[in-house]
Formats: sequence, structure tokens, C-alpha cells
Amino acid sequence: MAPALSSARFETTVARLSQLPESRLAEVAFVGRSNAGKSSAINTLCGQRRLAFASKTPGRTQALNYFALGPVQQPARAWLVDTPGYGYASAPLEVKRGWDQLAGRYLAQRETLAGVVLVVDVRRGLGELDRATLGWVAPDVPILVLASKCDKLGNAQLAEAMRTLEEQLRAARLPNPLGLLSFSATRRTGVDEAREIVGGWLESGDAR
Ligand SMILES: Nc1nc2c(ncn2[C@@H]2O[C@H](COP(=O)(O)OP(=O)(O)OP(=O)(O)O)[C@@H](O)[C@H]2O)c(=O)[nH]1
Ligand SMILES: [Mg+2]
Repeated sequence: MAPALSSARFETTVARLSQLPESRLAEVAFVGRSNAGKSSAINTLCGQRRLAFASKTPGRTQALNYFALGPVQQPARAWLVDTPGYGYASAPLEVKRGWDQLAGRYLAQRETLAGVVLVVDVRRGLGELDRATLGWVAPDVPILVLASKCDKLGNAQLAEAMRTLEEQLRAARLPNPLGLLSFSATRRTGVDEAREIVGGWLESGDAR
């Protein structure tokens, strides 16, 4: 059984690849543009308000934040990882390079990665940086795209935006197993489905 997402608690911050915890535990990373709603998605999936730091100031998270799952007061059974957002318009070039060095390489090299959740603001669709980011992920690692903030669109607009996103994903020709869900942290849309998928990844990651 995958450990309950509701057991998540902050474990550590990793600012350099060399600081990644040595581990054989399955982990699921959340990636996406700055302000897309990664931290909010983690909080909502874990049923906690302030686990990952959600903020109106983009670019706050500049490191990998590890959250431990499993019975409290015991060593972690699995991890969730919040990653720095990209595409932060006024970020200096070295911050942008730093993202590749840390999050990009992490995605490409982390052998215990059981899945990647890409959070995309449904109103923006899949951008160049999203495609580049997904390109870092090893081809056998499954990807779930959460089309976030779907509460901001009416039904017809949302259906259209989801169709566009689906086409963009198809056009990206990713080799990875792919899922797509409309999601809202505020209305709690797609939460049960996303929990099931992430839980399934962590469970099969256990067996590796
Ligand atoms: N309406 C609405 N707002 C949301 C939703 N998810 C996140 N937000 C808001 O969007 C803003 C950014 O959310 P975060 O979760 O901090 O985004 P992030 O992707 O973690 O951003 P960085 O850490 O800067 O990369 C916050 O003001 C959230 O309250 C959603 O589903 N609906
Ligand atoms: Mg964040």
C-alpha cells in the first residue's frame, strides 16, 4: 500500500544535486511554471493548508522541497518533491540556468522518480518551457498533467482549453505514459483522481 498523502510533512530542502537524499524510496515530483499552482496542488492533494508554501510572489521556491510520507515519527516511506517554478519573467539569467542545473538534472537523473506531475495553468496551455521540462524526464517515467485553476473558466471555455492542451500534448510526442486532468485547488476538482494516480505510482515504485 502506498503511504497516505495526508501523512505528508516537510523533510528537507535541497539546493544542490549533491545534497539529494540517498534513498531507495519512490518519489513524485511536481513541476511547472512559476505561479502555475504546484504548491497549492501539493497542499490540496495532501489535505493540508500550509505544507508547501503557496505564494502570490512568483519564484519563491528556489530549491527542491522534500515532503515525507508514511506513519509520523517513523522514517519516510516515500517522498513528494516540490520544485522551483520556471518562466519567472524577471528572473536573472543565472537563476534560469540554476533551474536547469538543479531541477532539470534532478528530473533526468533521479532513478527513484516514480512519476512527475506537471502543473499547467489551464488558461495558458502548454508552453515552450513546459515542453522543455518534460523533455528532461526519462521516457519510462509517467507524467500526469494537472490543468490547474480550472475554476477560473466557464464550462465551454474549459472544454476548449482542455482540447487545446490535449492537442499540445499529442504534438509534443512524448514517449512517457501520460495523463491529463482538469484540476482546481480551490474547488477541489480532480483531487480524488489525482490522488489515485499519484498513490498508484508510489505503490508500484515500492516494488522496484
Ligand atoms: N483560483 C485558483 N487559484 C489558484 C489555484 N491554485 C493556485 N492558485 C493561486 O495561484 C497562486 C500561485 O499558486 P502556487 O501554488 O504558489 O504556485 P506555484 O506553482 O507553487 O508557484 P512557484 O512556487 O512560484 O513556482 C496563488 O495565489 C494560489 O492561491 C486554483 O486551483 N484556483
Ligand atoms: Mg511553489
